[in-house]
Amino acid sequence: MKKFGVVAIVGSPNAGKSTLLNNLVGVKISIVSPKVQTTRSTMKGICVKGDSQIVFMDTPGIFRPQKKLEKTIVKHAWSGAHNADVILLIIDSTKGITENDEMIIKSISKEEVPCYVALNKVDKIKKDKLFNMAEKLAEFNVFKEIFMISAQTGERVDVLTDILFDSMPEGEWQFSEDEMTDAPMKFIAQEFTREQIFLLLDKELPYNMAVETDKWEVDENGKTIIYQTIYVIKDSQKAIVLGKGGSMIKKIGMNSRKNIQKLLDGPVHLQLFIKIKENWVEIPDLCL
Ligand SMILES: Nc1nc2c(ncn2[C@@H]2O[C@H](COP(=O)(O)OP(=O)(O)OP(=O)(O)O)[C@@H](O)[C@H]2O)c(=O)[nH]1
Ligand SMILES: [Mg+2]
Repeated sequence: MKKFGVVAIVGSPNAGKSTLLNNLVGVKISIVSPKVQTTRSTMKGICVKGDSQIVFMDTPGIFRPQKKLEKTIVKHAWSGAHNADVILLIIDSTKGITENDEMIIKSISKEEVPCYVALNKVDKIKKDKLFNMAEKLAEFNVFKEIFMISAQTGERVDVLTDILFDSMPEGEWQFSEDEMTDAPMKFIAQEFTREQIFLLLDKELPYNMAVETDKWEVDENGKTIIYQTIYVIKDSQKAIVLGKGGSMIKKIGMNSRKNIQKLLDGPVHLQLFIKIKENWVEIPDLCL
C-alpha cells in the first residue's frame, strides 16, 4: 500500500530549516545564509523511500512580525504548517530553547496533527546541554519524538526520516518518483541570486532587495541564457550592488551562475540588471 504525506518544517529564523531540506532532497534547491529571514516563501522538496513519498515544506522562519514584508513572510510559514500531515519543528540547539521557540511550540500545540521536534546543529554543541534541552522539550507534551540532528553534516538525519516515512498516512503519491520539487527552475534560479545578495552584502541591505527572472532561453548550443533583475529601493543601494567597477554584481552573478549550473547540470549564461523600485515590497510576485 502506497503512503503519501506532507511534512511542514517550521521554526525560528536561522534554525537550519532550508539546510535540512537540501540535505533531505540531496540537491541544493532552497537558499541558505547565516542571516535571519533568508527564506521568504515555502519551498517543497519531494523524497521517496520504499512505498512512501513525503513532500517536505521548507517554510520561512516564524517570529513576531513588525514590517509589512515580515507579516507576509510569517503568514506564508503558518499556511505551510496548516496544510501539513505532520509538523517538524527545528530548533537551533546552539541558542537553546528561546522565547520565540516557546511561542511557536504553543501555536503548533493547537494544530491537530502529529508534531516532531529536532534539535539541530548538534555538531556545534556538547551532548549534556542537548539532553537538558530535550528534557525541557519533553515537558511541553507536544512532541511524539525528539531528534538530535545536524542538518549540515547529515548526522542522524536518517533516524528522523525513517520515523517520518513510517508515520505517513496511506495515500496515492502526488508526484512522480524522480521529481524533487514543484518549484519552477526560474524561481530557484532567482533565489540563488538572492542568496548571494544575502551572503555578500552587509547587514540590512539584503532585506531591501528582491530578484526576478525576466527571461529564460536555451540557445542552439544547449546553453541556458538567463536574464534577471535585482530590485532595490534606492539609488545608494544600486551603487552597493554594483560595487567598485561592477565588481560586486560580477561576484553575485558568478556565484549564482555556478549554483544554477549545478542544478541544471549544463552551461549557463546569467545576465543581471539592477532596477530601483521603491515599492517592490508591495508587489506580491516580487516579495516572495
Ligand atoms: N554548524 C551547523 N550549522 C548549520 C546547521 N544547519 C544550518 N546551519 C547554518 O545555520 C545558518 C542558517 O541556516 P538556514 O538553513 O538558512 O536556516 P533557516 O532556518 O532556513 O533560516 P530562515 O530561512 O532565515 O528562517 C546557515 O549559516 C547554515 O549554514 C548545522 O546542522 N550545523
Ligand atoms: Mg530558510
